[in-house]
Amino acid sequence: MNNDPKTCPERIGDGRARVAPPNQQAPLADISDLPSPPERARFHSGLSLSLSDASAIMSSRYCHLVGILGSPSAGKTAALVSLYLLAARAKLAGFEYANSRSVMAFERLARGARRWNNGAMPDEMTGHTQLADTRNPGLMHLRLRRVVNEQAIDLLLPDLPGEWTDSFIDRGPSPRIEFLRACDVFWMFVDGTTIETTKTRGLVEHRLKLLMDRVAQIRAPQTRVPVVLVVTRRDQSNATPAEFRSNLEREASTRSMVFSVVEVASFSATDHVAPGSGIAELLETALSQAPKVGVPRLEVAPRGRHVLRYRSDA
Ligand SMILES: Nc1nc2c(ncn2[C@@H]2O[C@H](COP(=O)(O)OP(=O)(O)OP(=O)(O)O)[C@@H](O)[C@H]2O)c(=O)[nH]1
Ligand SMILES: [Mg+2]
Repeated sequence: MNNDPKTCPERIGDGRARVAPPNQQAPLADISDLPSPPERARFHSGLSLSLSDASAIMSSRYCHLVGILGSPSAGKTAALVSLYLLAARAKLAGFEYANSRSVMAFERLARGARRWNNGAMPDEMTGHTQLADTRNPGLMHLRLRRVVNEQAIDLLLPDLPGEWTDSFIDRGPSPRIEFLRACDVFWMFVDGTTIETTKTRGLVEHRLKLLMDRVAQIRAPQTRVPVVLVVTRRDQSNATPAEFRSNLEREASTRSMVFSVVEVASFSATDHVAPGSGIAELLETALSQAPKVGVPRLEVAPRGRHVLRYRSDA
């Protein structure tokens, strides 16, 4: 206390930072050896998942990764919203909602579906899908529980813009759709109103055959690829024409595909078709077709590169 303040070794009042003489500085090797602070598990943001997030979930439990394809406005996003809303309101026959790691993303998509004008359905229930990162897909996660046996089912559902399907058909596989190789079932969406007349049906059929070729191209030869043709807007269209259905069935069998057709009305403004009709059937069909073994597992290596490994844990 009685010492001269100028002699205090901690004194910094002269405006100069106190720097230890070189011989007293901690060696750099010691500093780099300091242990890093413990990583704690974080709550998920609830937004759509990246491939790395999906891969982490898939490494701990069996997940059904669904390849969702279809041109712009085919009704892909609407079907995902409908599935989520049915599950969330306990109206998905045979299934119960258990959890979702992308609940905020689902809620954001479903916002449009809740905005009705005096009981009238809005023209656009879901907007055109635009991705924050145009090179990486956003995936939705949904965990359901089967009512009969309480079995938990994890679904990973990519919400892709229709342009991805168009460019897959026209230009072939690209790195951004690499993850489709790991899908255990494909849903190919078609707008039901476009297959009502022969005028537009021919083109739709032609594009679907090309899409089947592309899917067959990215899958290992000799594997039976499950494909569900999802015909949307059942509330605004008639039943799928038998000839269209049988033509595609034939095409699918020549490509070793397990093929089925499900008609859905994700939304409905009419009384004769209930909103969400066909969605539970779509889920049942997809789950019954999905193989339990032999599907490549999605793994994301450091630096975001994707590695496909064959799944043996199911
Ligand atoms: N009435 C009725 N309208 C539907 C149905 N499915 C989709 N729609 C309407 O069609 C619009 C476009 O559907 P989306 O699901 O957004 O189409 P998408 O395939 O996701 O299109 P992109 O994101 O552009 O690739 C929706 O906003 C709905 O208004 C349906 O089953 N019934
Ligand atoms: Mg969409």
